[in-house]
Amino acid sequence: YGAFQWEDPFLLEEQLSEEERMIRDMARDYAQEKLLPRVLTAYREERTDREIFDELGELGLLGPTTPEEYGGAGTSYVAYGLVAREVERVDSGYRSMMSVQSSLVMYPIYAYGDESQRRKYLPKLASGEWVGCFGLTEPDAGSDPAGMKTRARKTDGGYVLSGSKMWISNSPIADVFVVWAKSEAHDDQIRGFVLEKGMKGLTAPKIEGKLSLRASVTGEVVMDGVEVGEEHLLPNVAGLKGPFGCLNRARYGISWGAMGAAEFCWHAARQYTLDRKQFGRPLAATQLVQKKLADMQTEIALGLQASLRVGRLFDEGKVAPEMISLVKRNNCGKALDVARMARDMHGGNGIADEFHVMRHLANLETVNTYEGTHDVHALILGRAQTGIQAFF
Ligand code: TGC
Ligand code: FAD
Repeated sequence: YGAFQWEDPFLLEEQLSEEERMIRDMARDYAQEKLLPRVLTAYREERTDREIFDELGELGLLGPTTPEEYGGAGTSYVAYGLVAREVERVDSGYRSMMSVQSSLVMYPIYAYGDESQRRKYLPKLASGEWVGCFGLTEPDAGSDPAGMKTRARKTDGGYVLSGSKMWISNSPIADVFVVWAKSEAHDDQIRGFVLEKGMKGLTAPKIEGKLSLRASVTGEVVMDGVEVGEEHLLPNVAGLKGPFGCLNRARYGISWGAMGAAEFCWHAARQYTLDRKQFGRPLAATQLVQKKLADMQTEIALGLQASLRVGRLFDEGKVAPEMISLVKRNNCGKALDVARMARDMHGGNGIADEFHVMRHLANLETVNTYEGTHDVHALILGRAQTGIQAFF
């Protein structure tokens, strides 16, 4: 028999290439040395540190799968997932900043943009000089983005965009806005546009009072007749498959990230219950606590293994969107369960921010909701196996 490693039950480590381990180690060192020390203040004060984008950019962690000629690092999807796991081990909001920039802004410009759009935007987004955001959700269109009201009207030299987007990560500090609108000139099909900070009629007010994801700024995107030239249309995609192509990548990254947050909570609960004595013995000596630790270990080991498999299929060009729904849904839901258990196992200390578990729990409520809610992904999987769509 081989030896059992409690923290890596299925020897995930052995399944990674040397290059993947190197990128993972770099991301882990950065997250532990630079992100962890600032997260408590950032969360308390609901403050987003803009310079995090520059730091991530310097390490090649923004848009890491983007080819090197556009400023990316050309890494595998498995490596991208490993980075998300390390960043979210510290805070889901930091992972959110990274994944929006990478999967929701750089990816569509790369995949759907023309050469001049790629050259104009990607290097500056990769370095962190520019911050990007992605506007799909609207006040009246969340799970059902096809119901969006934002419109692009054709003019002589381009388009005029009108409408508003809601719950948009990074928008108050964004320089580049990838927004999706129904275009009258294209039979009302959904098309992507790249807007820039400072355009007349474009504003991005911050949403105040979030009790979750407080280290990542969220806002609206208000377009009050924003006039743009033809060169701001993403030419190479039409329809919902445009935004969904981006979401596939971000959802996949989230499946790894949520497991990173869960691992933090599991390890913290294990150490806390080993150290804390009640009734004359460590809490970890009780059957109830050991059962909870076993549940955490099991769900995390299975979740990571599933994400790794989906990542390998991504890299082989064999991934299907439903596979991504399965791991996004499972891993977010299971991470929430783990964080709740960990919070409970810390007793009263569990509500104090310095123990971190309550922050992870609050963050994971958002992670379970954005990029397709837990139940919406169930409906996607239900449709795939019955052939019956049950959204309405
Ligand atoms: P449906 O009829 O299913 O599809 C319409 C068209 O889209 C295509 N498609 C996909 N293409 C690629 N990948 C996917 N995953 C795709 N899913 C669908 C489909 O083939 C079809 O193409 P065509 O050519 O035939 O027109 O569309 P529906 O309107 O019935 O959709 C239903 C539903 C519920 C599946 C979908 O709308 C959905 O997933 N809703 C959830 C919305 C969502 O995820 N929003 C995320 C907003 S962004 C965000 O949250 C960022 S947070 C990031 C952070 O801070 O980290
Ligand atoms: P709704 O769609 O109104 O759903 C409410 C509830 O109803 C949910 O429980 C849902 O599961 C359920 N429900 C919906 N439809 C059905 C159905 N057919 N059957 C059964 N139950 C159903 N969006 C972006 O575009 N860009 C971003 O950068 C971004 N960042 C975000 C950051 C944060 C902090 C948050 C909270 C959200 C962000 N979002 C972003 C928006 C996010 O994607 C949406 O909140 C999410 O898609 C859900 O939409 P909704 O909030 O309108 O909820």
